[in-house]
Amino acid sequence: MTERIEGHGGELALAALRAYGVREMFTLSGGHVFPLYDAAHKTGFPLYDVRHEQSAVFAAEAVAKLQRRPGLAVLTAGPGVTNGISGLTSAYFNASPVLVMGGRAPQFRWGSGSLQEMDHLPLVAPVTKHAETVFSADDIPRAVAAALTTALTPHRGPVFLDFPLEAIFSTGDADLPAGPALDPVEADPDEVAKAAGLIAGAQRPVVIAGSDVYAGDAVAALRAAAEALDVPVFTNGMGRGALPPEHPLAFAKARRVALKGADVVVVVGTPLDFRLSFGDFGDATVVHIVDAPSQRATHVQPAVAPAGDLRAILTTLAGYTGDRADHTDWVAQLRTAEDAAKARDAEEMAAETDPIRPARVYGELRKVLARDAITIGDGGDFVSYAGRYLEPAQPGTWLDPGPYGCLGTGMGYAMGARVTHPDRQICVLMGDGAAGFSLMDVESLVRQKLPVVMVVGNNGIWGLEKHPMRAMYGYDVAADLQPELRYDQVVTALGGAGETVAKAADLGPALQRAFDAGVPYLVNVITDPADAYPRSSNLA
Ligand SMILES: Cc1ncc(C[n+]2csc(CCOP(=O)(O)OP(=O)(O)O)c2C)c(N)n1
Ligand SMILES: [Mg+2]
Repeated sequence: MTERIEGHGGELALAALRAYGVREMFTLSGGHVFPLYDAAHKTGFPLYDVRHEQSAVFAAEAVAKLQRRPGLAVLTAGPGVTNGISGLTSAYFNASPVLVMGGRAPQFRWGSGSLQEMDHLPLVAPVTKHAETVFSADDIPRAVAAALTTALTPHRGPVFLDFPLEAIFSTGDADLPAGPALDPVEADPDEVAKAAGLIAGAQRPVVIAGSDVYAGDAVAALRAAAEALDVPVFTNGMGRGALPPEHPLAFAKARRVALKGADVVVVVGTPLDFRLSFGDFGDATVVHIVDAPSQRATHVQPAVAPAGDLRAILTTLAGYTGDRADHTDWVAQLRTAEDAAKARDAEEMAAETDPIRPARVYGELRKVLARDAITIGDGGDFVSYAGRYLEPAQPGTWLDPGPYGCLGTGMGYAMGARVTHPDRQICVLMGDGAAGFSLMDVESLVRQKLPVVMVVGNNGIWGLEKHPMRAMYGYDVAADLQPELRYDQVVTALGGAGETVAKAADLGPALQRAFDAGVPYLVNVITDPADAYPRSSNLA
């Protein structure tokens, strides 16, 4: 029998949110959303507050990405919502099931000029799967349930609801929603069979697996399919770590060799975008496996593009019983390239240079990071190096901003990661430029006892912009920051701790102190401003 719920708008919303597995809210205060706080306060529902709304939405996104359940940010009307738009857009690009709940000026006097009276919907509609104003308290549980069902349905993504003041403050009653009931979308079996035949028959196949494989809980199925068909696997985004680095089919560095030599490229759970040369793999046959028909590329024509539940598709591939070519030599060829690239990387990660080069930072970090540590990248070149030198050992341990490439995710993602994994190492890798977007939220982390480690690659420049601008124009502007600025003192002033490191030999002990500190701790590493990430030759 359906349970009836009653209360004010905030209480009705929270009951529905709980039914959908939401376990905390991230917010920055505003009167328009007080009833949601009241509901949380009265029922012991965890509430984390921040110093800039972008951090609330990024925190909600980190929860959504890591835990594969909805993340919630509550933002006050007007500027609260507009400050959250970059976060919403990132979630949209990343297919993260984030719900942003906004306050809204009262409806009964709409047009009279209430404080922060604006219609948010036209602003958020292009970057959400669903955006709706809920005009009565009674209607809130239904709206929450509908929005979260949409957010959780592949292809996943953010949703937005706002509540006019009188709707959220008044009382009402409704049926308690039952919680998520999603029907998996079944791919066309003929297309899956065609994909299986192409992969099995290929002489030199390659799989590239991305975030939707993790989001769709299809990591084990990916591994089974790769093993059954003996196909080397590369990963990006949340797909990283899907196969542990020591797995014989796990590759990271031999991508260039692989894509140059492949006769079939299978891209699973990630778009054919700029990260994958827009799906142009020369003469190779392309198989694109996506979690919803909407994700099929329109700018290129893969040979086949099965669309549906990724776990089901990959499980079918794993069970393929037809003829298959032998890939032993191909896998061995890639392993040789991979090992050679790894040996080069190992040298760079151990290099004793003055000033320190980013590679050494990661060499030292790898010695102190646990296998289940969460690493978060927020920056330019310094984060490109992180992607190259860090090898996530488990899925769901690497958070990058994704294809929207928004700087400023750092402290929000860190908060969401810490809330998700209270006992793990959380390590944010930040450029000094990126640090400026969110470092004030260290205050939120300190105050709410959410310790994380920050490692800043402090080159004194917006490196990823300065070097290209110089290369293009012979000069650069708007690309310098204060050299050797003491970002560690900023963190200390906010109640955390930290230190500056300028010598490679001091890195290891500093990182150890950071992870032992038990408070937000920033290791400010002075790095070589002349060092530019080698974009054209970053992969073997
Ligand atoms: C919100 C936002 N603003 C601007 C950019 C453009 N941008 C990309 S990388 C970058 C430089 C980052 O500098 P830093 O964080 O210091 O890292 P570095 O490249 O120096 O290692 C900039 C400005 C962006 N991606 N996002
Ligand atoms: Mg920099």
